[in-house]
Amino acid sequence: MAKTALITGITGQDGSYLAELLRTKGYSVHGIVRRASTYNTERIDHLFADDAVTQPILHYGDLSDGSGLRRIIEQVQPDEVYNLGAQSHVRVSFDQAEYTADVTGLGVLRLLEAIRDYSQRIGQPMRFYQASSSEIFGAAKPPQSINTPFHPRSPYAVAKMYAFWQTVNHRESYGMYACNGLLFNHESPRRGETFVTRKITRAVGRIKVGLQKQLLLGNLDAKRDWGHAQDYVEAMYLMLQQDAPGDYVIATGEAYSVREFAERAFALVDLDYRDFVQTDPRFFRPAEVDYLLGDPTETNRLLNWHPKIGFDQLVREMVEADLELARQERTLLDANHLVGLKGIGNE
Ligand code: NAP
Ligand code: F7E
Repeated sequence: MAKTALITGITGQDGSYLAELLRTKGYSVHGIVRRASTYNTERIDHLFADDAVTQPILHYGDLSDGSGLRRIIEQVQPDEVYNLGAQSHVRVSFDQAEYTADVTGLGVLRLLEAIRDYSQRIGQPMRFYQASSSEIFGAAKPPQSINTPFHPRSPYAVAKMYAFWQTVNHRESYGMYACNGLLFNHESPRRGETFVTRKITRAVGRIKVGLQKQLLLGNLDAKRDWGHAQDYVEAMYLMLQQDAPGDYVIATGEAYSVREFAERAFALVDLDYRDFVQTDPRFFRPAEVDYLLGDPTETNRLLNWHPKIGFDQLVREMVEADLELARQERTLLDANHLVGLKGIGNE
């Protein structure tokens, strides 16, 4: 029998790749979409172009709405629930701390409780994946492994830490198959445009075709362990296919600075980042996470998971996609359909 999966955050970067992956594995895929005044399904629209049988089934819902989540769980009766929904921007979490705690932290409890009650009543177990984050290691010394003590440095990270322990607690208290994936940064051409990698590759494309003159960034010395989202959703799937639940660090084991990312991205279109990148205090954070470098040794062994896409290929793929996007924007501009970059301005 085909399995049924429910994905919160299906419209996000990871949700879109995970929906693709589960479809190839024969799952019936359901997703929770929050209502917006504009369409927010751009990343998954292509999944509706094919055979109606394999199309995801979408449900309006929100992690702040516990009764709605319960109703969806009862309707869908999933075998696996992947909780990827979140207010996921670290810088924005300083401006919207309470909202982030509600959605990114308490939202997980709402979902876990809905699953617990339904599973107990019906006698049907459900497996649960929580999108935890390397951000909860925060100020801890690199490399960070599953045994590294947490030291969160933002409202986002504190909310994810709460969610981490709620997930562990449901596993230990009620015997639920609930896993935390502590994923280090992972990127792709579908990455939100206000995260630093995509902000850089968007700017590279736009500068190359003459649509933008400079790129304003914050801390260029921060280091991150950047992988590819397509590899990372594979790890999420694997976590829910084991004999027993657990918590896993997902990382490449290599870290680069924001400056190094910019240097490589600009070099791919024969430009020198130093001619275009400037720092602006608006993009610094009240507290910074200086250095995230994951130690995935244990995960490699337990899940037999190994990332296939390296740093150079990731940067190249993102630059090529954004150069093509910028060319299309240029064409629109030349035809008098001016397109501007969106965003509030401090992300
Ligand atoms: P993303 O692109 O920002 O997607 C977040 C998703 O959550 C979107 O579908 C968004 O809907 C949805 N969402 C936001 N608020 C919601 C709410 N109140 N109720 C229900 N859904 C809501 O994030 P991502 O990069 O795919 O990351 C997926 C998950 O992994 C997130 O939980 C993130 O915190 C976590 N994570 C990400 C990384 C990374 O490097 N990418 C690393 C570690 C952990 P809209 O499309 O309507 O905005
Ligand atoms: O910042 C620095 C910034 O916003 C990376 C989320 O997916 O990964 C992500 O969180 C670094 C930070 O990602 C700008 O200060 C410099 O040191 O791309 P980011 P993040 O904060 O690491 C974790 C694992 C998650 O869980 C989150 O959901 O880059 N930086 N200048 C900048 N960052 C941004 N956004 N914009 C700048 O102009």
